[in-house]
This record gives sequence, C-alpha cells and structure tokens, in this order.
Amino acid sequence: MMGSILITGASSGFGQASARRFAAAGRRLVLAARRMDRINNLVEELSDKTDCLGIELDVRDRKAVSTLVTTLPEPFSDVEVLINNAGLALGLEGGDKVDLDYWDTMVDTNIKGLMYCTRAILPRIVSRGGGHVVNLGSVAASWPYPGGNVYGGTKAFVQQFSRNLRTDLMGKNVRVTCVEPGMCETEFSLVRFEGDERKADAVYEGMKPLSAGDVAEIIFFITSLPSHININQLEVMPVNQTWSPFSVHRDS
Ligand code: NDP
Ligand code: 8X3
Repeated sequence: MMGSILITGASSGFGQASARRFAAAGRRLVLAARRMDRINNLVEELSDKTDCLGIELDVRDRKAVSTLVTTLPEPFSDVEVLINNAGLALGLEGGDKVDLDYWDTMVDTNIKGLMYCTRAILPRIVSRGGGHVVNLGSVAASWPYPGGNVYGGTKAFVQQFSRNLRTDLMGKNVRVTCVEPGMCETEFSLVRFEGDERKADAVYEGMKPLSAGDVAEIIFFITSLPSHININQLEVMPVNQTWSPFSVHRDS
C-alpha cells in the first residue's frame, strides 16, 4: 500500500511545488517547515485533492525532529517517501570575509538537519518494507564557484551521504536519490541575499532558469518509477547555465 510523503521545507520553492505535484496524484502528504502560516494555506489549498497534515518543524532542532516521528498520527505516520528538501545558501562572500554564522547556519540546516530527519524517519521506511529517500543536493556539490564555499561543501556532503545510505540500505528495498539542480528561481536567492530583491532578481536576469515546478516534476518522476529502479544522482541545469573555464591568476 502507498504510504505518506513527508516533505521538509514545504513552505516555498521545490517543497511547495512538490506538494502540489504529489497532491495532484492523490498522494497523502506531511508538509513541514517553520512558517506555519504558509503551511496552513498550502494544506487548505490541497485539502480537496488529498489528505494533508501540516507540521511546524525546524530541522536544526534535533529533539523536535526525533519527537516528530513519535507524534505523527495514523495514517500519516506510515511514511514511504522522505523528501529532504529544507535548506539554504547564505551570502556569496569569499572564505576570508564571510560571516561565520552563515557557515554555521548552512551546516546546521543542510547537513545536520538532513541527518536528523533521515535518522528519525528511516526506521519507519525500513519497517514498512521499503520506500524512498530523496535528498536535495545541488550542482554546487560538484562544481565550485566563487562564494559557494560552505554551501557547496554542505551539498557535497548530501551527495556522498546519499551514496553511502544506499550501501547501508542494501537488501532493504529503500531507494535513495540525490537530486542536484542548478539555477532555479525560487526564494533561494532572496534568502541568500537576506531579502534584497534587487540582488536576487539579478541572478536570473536575461536567462530562463529552472522553475520549482520543473524540479517537482523530476522528483515526481524519480519516485514514480517501478520500485526496482534507483536513480542514484540526477544533476539538472537550465540550458543557459554551463561551467566556467578554469581561472588563472597572472601576475601581470
Ligand atoms: P526556498 O528558499 O524557496 O525554500 C527553502 C525551504 O526550506 C523553505 O520552505 C524553508 O521553510 C525551508 N527551510 C529553511 N530552513 C529551514 C529549517 N531550519 N527548518 C525547516 N525548514 C527550513 O528554496 P528552494 O526551494 O530553492 O530550495 C530547496 C532546496 O533545494 C534547498 O536545500 C536548496 O539548497 C536546494 N537547491 C536550490 C536550488 C535553487 O537554485 N533554487 C538549486 C539547487 C538546490 P521555512 O523558512 O518556512 O522554514
Ligand atoms: C543552488 C544552485 O548554482 O545557484 O544550489 O548555487 S546555484
């Protein structure tokens, strides 16, 4: 029987778009984030399509994450798919200038929060006989760019953690996928630049970025494949984004 889909960071961007995509397919949802006003609105919006439970969760709060599992009511507690999506980038300063609090927050959210959610939910998925963990990585995991420093580092963790989880889960019928998007216009850049709309808009000026709906469609596809197929890693960019050549600093 199909279980619930738990999405962290469902109040915006990929998480919100994924909730809409899965709701359109009638899947039962648990939607988590810190901004409960947004989660409540989304639950209301989707309530005529599916059963939907909203929960307030800061993924950095280890105790709250572990308690969450024990307090999920039936039938929502039967989590089949965990979408570890909550995450953020802060700033684009170089490593010699950046605010250390930015680095802490990215590590606490993108690495430790993802770890807490995985460790809390995974036993449920295993004990129900199988399911899927989808982790949101990034192109920044594999391709460095100036100012990417710890953000890229956290996503490299997500990439390697995803692979290692797969090996841990051998024989347990649990799929693990790391989805690694490039530029996508969500609230990501607004958060990165602390609400500076001008800076955020400039990131996507004159090019067509991915949309949150594009990424949601990919997540839906990955999780809807026959259960013997595991997409390990899926990197995706908009056509207008590619790699830079190597930089060479010359003295003269
Ligand atoms: P958004 O800023 O639009 O959404 C981020 C979501 O994460 C929000 O719902 C936010 O909810 C949630 N979140 C942030 N911190 C926490 C926290 N401590 N606890 C719980 N939820 C939290 O960005 P995106 O949708 O673009 O980003 C989603 C994921 O995709 C992130 O992991 C990001 O790194 C990754 N990504 C984004 C790309 C892009 O270009 N947009 C490209 C590649 C990867 P709330 O604030 O309400 O808690
Ligand atoms: C976000 C993708 O290229 O904006 O993870 O850093 S990028």
